[in-house]
Amino acid sequence: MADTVLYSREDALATVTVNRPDALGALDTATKTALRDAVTEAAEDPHVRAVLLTGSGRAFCVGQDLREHAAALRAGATDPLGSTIDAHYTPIARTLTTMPKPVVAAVNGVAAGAGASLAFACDFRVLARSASFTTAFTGIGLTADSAMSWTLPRLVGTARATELLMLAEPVSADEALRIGLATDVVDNDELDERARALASRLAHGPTRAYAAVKESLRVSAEGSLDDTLHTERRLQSELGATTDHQDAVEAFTAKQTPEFTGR
Ligand code: T3D
Repeated sequence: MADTVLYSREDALATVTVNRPDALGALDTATKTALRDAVTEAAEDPHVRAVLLTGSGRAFCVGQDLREHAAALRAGATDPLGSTIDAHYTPIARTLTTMPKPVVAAVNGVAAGAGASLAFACDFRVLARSASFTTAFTGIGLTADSAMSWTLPRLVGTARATELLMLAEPVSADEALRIGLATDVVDNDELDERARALASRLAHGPTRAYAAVKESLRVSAEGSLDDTLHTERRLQSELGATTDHQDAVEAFTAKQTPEFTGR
């Protein structure tokens, strides 16, 4: 894995850090490949029950490395955008949105283009007060990728998503909180502790119930009322047989705090 992405696991919490501070976390090919591999590892490792995604330096991630992209265009590369979307952006966005465990973005600074898409694909966004979002795509004559056309309207509604995508104005942390793009905004020096506390709480929660919440919300976003009711019924039946559910019910009746193991 390239050192422009750091991966670590502490107990049940995996941390993925985009680590190109000198390039504001811009995604060149090595970084995109490493990021894809890191989120896949976090998704597939059964010991991992929650994931924290963050950046280093003054940016979370400013999306595609435009210097690398400009060089590819100058060299006459055939469909460089389609190729990297297939190889990198789509797998990363799909893994973040569908992995059966919660993902918390600790947004430490500016998140632009596909960098903002990454944050929107997470289940929670804790923002440093100095952080901001910029959709950025139309500023360089592109449309959204990395599932932003799917995540953004679900977070803020279609009218606001249209405005954010077409006008591509920066959204401050406070404004992000106001319009539903942020879970919380905290002082810069508290970001790591506060985002980690949330992720750690989730890592010790009922993992299979969280996975079911993600799945049924995804089905409800894409499907009909009937699809949603069938999915809820199937997931609830499966959860009824889990150790976490059975132990939690026993704990409730005994007036004790449940301890979830993720099984
Ligand atoms: O292959 C494909 O292209 C398909 C995939 C597309 C996915 C995408 O993500 S497309 C969107 C790409 N991202 C952008 O368009 C964002 C471009 N950057 C900006 O709009 C601004 O830089 C920011 C709003 C992010 C930050 O503004 P500010 O004022 O804080 O910083 P700055 O002065 O603009 O930038 C600082 C440096 O970072 C500067 O370099 P320099 O002059 O110090 O040598 C700037 O060029 C560089 N930088 C910023 N963003 C990128 C970048 N370098 C490469 N790629 C970037 N995306």
